[in-house]
Amino acid sequence: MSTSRHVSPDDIRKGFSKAMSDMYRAEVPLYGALLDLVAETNAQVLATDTDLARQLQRSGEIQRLDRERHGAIRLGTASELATISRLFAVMGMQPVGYYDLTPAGVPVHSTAFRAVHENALQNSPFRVFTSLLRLELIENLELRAFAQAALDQRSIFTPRAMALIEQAETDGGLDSHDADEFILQALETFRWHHTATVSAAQYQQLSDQHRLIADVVAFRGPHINHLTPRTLDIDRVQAEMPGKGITPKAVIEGPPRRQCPILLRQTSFKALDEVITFTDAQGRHSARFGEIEQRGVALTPKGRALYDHLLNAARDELGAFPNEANAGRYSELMAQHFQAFPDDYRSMREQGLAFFRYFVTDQGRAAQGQRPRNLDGLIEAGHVDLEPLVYEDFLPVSAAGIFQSNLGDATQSDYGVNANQAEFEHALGRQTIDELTLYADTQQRSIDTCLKTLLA
Ligand code: OOG
Ligand code: NI
Repeated sequence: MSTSRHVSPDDIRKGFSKAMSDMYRAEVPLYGALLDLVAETNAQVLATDTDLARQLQRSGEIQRLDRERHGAIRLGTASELATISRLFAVMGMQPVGYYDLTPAGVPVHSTAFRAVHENALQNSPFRVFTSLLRLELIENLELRAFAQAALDQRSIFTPRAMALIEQAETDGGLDSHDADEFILQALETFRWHHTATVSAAQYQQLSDQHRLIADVVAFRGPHINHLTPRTLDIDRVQAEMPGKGITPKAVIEGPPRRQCPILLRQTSFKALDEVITFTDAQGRHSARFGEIEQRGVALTPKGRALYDHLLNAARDELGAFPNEANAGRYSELMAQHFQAFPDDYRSMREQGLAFFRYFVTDQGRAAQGQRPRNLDGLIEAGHVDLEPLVYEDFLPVSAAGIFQSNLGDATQSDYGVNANQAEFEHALGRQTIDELTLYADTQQRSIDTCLKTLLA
């Protein structure tokens, strides 16, 4: 049973997120430069955009902004996925969403581990995009067997981390001493290894099949491959990156720039070219990169369908994958097509395109006597106001773009296989949570609170 001497999972996640960031900063100096640039830009935006500052104040996001990060790892086996799910659960993180990357030629499927309740997210929004290699997509059977054997031999969790996971499961939590140790032990799973577990020739074979396969199979663990801070103005950070010695990819993934940001916009910088040691020789590998993102309002199923439709229309008209050469044309087409997506929160709400959080206003609290009896009336009367509910998840097309830009000139072909959520969930040992239900629940809780406060 969970007792009061147990540290809250939210605090463990917060501590872990900080420890991970410190580790990555020490390992990848450009990440530190990026954090500084993002912090500087966010401070400038907040100083000039008072509406946005007020919005983030009211939603509470302002407090989480400077520690907000997501990372990504790639796992090799079902059992690694099942265990990482238990490890993340100790920190209050659950698998949300299912992403199939095979249409973009990346042989993985993925989920995002994150906190699910708005109060927990407020404490620490740390998320990890977690991919599982689909070994069945290696056509060469001998190579597949080799990869399987290499993965079966490794154990990516320290014995002490395993013991603490079990203890947390049995006791319902960890006390503060054990929580601190858990953070240190869990961190080991995500650490970079300069030594590969395979020979140079084996690495080459794996890499020839797909660079990502080598990245997963040739190492002792699933090194964290990026950590992404959240910026309030991605175009501004993108423009200033070269001045700090950071070269971003040509195209910002996701929706175009708007007055009222929707979903998620992301851009990354190229992976580091790192020296590694094979079992028989020296070599090089690139896996670790940097990324920034700007988050906007979460969309309802109807809003998401409109987003997907407009994105596909723009991409179809471009007639090629967005790249350096066609980046200007792509951004024109995106701007054109997205004119069909209303760019003010009122219209988005009226048309049922986005999720919101509702708040009782000072005026609402002060008002005496008769009140409107429903939400629309209360909003009309100024007793209730709304703020966009921030999108906490990822986008498969964007993720594919990020994967590809960091795998170099990886083939942009379709594997021609289907998404296999059932198989992913079988490996995970549980179902993934539908993110749309989470947004709807958060929205409803905020409505209930307003109605209870004002109409009770
Ligand atoms: C993950 C790429 C996806 C994002 O933010 O969409 C991602 C990876 O390269 O392992 O991180
Ligand atoms: Ni990312």
